[in-house]
Amino acid sequence: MNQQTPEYKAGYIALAGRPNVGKSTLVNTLMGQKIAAVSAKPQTTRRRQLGILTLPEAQMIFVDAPGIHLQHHKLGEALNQTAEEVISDVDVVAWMVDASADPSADDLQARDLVKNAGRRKKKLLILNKIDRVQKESRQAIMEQYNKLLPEARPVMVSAVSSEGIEDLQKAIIELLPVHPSYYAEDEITDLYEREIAADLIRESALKHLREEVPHAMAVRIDEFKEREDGKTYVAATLFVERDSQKGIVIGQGAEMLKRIGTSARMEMEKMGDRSIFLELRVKVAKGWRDDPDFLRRLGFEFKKK
Ligand SMILES: Nc1nc2c(ncn2[C@@H]2O[C@H](COP(=O)(O)OP(=O)(O)OP(=O)(O)O)[C@@H](O)[C@H]2O)c(=O)[nH]1
Ligand SMILES: [Mg+2]
Repeated sequence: MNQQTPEYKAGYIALAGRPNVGKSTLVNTLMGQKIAAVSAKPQTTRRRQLGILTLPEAQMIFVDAPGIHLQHHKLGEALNQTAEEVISDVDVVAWMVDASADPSADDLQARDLVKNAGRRKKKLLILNKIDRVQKESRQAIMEQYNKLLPEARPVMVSAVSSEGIEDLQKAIIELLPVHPSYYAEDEITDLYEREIAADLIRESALKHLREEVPHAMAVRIDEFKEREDGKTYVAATLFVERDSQKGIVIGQGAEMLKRIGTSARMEMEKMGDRSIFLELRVKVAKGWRDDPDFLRRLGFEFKKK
């Protein structure tokens, strides 16, 4: 641990926003390394994940959560619930939006959660994807969003080009309470390797498959072990909802499954700096997105209402 001054700051920052605004990408950019799965399709993140960034003057603990949205499944309900719980436990709540898009119903739902987080919580408005917005339009867009949450301090960033990231860090540090660090310097996330592996397999499936199939998919890691040859052996099951989806995921001559496996394995090797042997299976679990018991077995803390 570094010597911490009495003014050292530390705290939790929740990123709340509708799916696909770039929350996980922003956490990766703030961290300076990939810790979270990202994809071009909404509802990539399915569980809470911490990104712990330790600087000489402050420790920022980013809480990446599933995107908040109007739900259609019990899974959606569990995702929203996770996002809500995240907000209640933090020091700073950020409403994150896509500056290149108009506010949608899902954006407003996220805004309401942030608004209702209580007056005592510090609030930020993060306008992401400004690389897609012309400079002349930025101020007006910022004002349009800020009107929807006037108590929040607005910051414009691009998680992809890193524009505005330093200003965002400064704004966050200002809002953090004086507090000793919560985590050791070398800790960067709270997820276990096997959970990250499951996310990377889903990320790969999201990249390779059409929209509706990966959303109907859950990944379970069955084995994760170091072998004597130095490779890490990972076996996972991809659950889908229908036989037809199983066929799509496997593909002709198992081509699709191979493609999903290869890119997931490469991401896993990059992140963990080790050699991986990855084996994937596909199974049908009918209607799992609406099955609370299945969701619980996958680790969703799903509450009965
Ligand atoms: N142009 C541009 N694209 C971005 C930026 N940040 C994120 N993206 C893209 O937006 C898409 C969604 O990013 P994610 O980080 O997965 O979004 P998320 O908010 O975590 O989404 P969920 O996990 O589904 O809630 C990806 O294709 C990213 O590459 C940005 O600053 N500029
Ligand atoms: Mg995400």
